[in-house]
Amino acid sequence: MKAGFVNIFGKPNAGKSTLLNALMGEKMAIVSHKVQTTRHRIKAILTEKDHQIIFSDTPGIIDPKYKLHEKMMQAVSGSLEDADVALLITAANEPPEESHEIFQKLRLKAPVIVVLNKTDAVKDTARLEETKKFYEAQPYCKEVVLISALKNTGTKELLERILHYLPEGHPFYEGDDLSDMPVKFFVSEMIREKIFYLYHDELPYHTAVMVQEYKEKSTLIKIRADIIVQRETQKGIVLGDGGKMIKELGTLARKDIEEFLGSKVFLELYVKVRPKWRDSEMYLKEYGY
Ligand SMILES: Nc1nc2c(ncn2[C@@H]2O[C@H](COP(=O)(O)OP(=O)(O)O)[C@@H](O)[C@H]2O)c(=O)[nH]1
Ligand SMILES: [Mg+2]
Repeated sequence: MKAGFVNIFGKPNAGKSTLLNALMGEKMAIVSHKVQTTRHRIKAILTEKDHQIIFSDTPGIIDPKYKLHEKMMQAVSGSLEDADVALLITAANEPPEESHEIFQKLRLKAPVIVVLNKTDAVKDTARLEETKKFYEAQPYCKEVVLISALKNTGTKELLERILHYLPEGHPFYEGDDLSDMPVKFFVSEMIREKIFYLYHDELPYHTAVMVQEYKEKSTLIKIRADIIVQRETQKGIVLGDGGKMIKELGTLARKDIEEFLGSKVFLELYVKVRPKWRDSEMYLKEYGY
């Protein structure tokens, strides 16, 4: 039996969350084309007959600009320490210098697989080969695997290479749980994903979601969630004309939550203004950061 922690690192937008979902065959982490969507370390547990892998998706590595950012980078540091295997993921269609600089600084003790993602978006195969060689020559890199997380190609081979480096050991988690995070967390994440999808510019970055009530009734699950924004004007934007936007948000989020929970859901959303919540230790704690 092999068991261990496999942690995913990389710049914002490299495809960390998409890869986690592809490896799990299940939507665990929210994905968007905007950077800094992932704020927590999300653990996903893959249990098979002869192995258990605990994957961690992490926020992209950035320079902290406000307290929420600091918390996000703490989530990254935690994962640096307990990794048995580290996946350093980067977009294959970008020049390697910037990611290389980050990877070099991580000083990981665990074996490192460099994952060249988004190969579906690369036309120039000669350049792809060059990028692969570039990483293979780095002292921190054990090997390079080419994938497309989006198209789910190369992920099987990646899993085989992970198992090659994974230590022998007993499972860390019993049963068939897919994560150590509570259901409420996934519900709030699904609402947050739709906020990233529906609203523009800075708004999603000023927003948190808190599930305040979660009740299983006989025919459905009743969920009440607060959407936290920093300013009155943002509340107006979230609501939209005559509540049009929040209604759309509720509909989109409810569909995903129903699929995730396998149950009918009644979803109530409220907007609350909490000035400067991203810099308040108290609010950050309350919102689970
Ligand atoms: N073309 C292409 N796009 C991808 C691939 N993997 C992820 N993406 C896109 O890249 C963006 C960022 O993905 P996400 O997983 O949220 O990145 P993260 O910030 O590293 O977690 C999203 O728009 C994804 O759809 C891939 O293999 N190919
Ligand atoms: Mg992510």
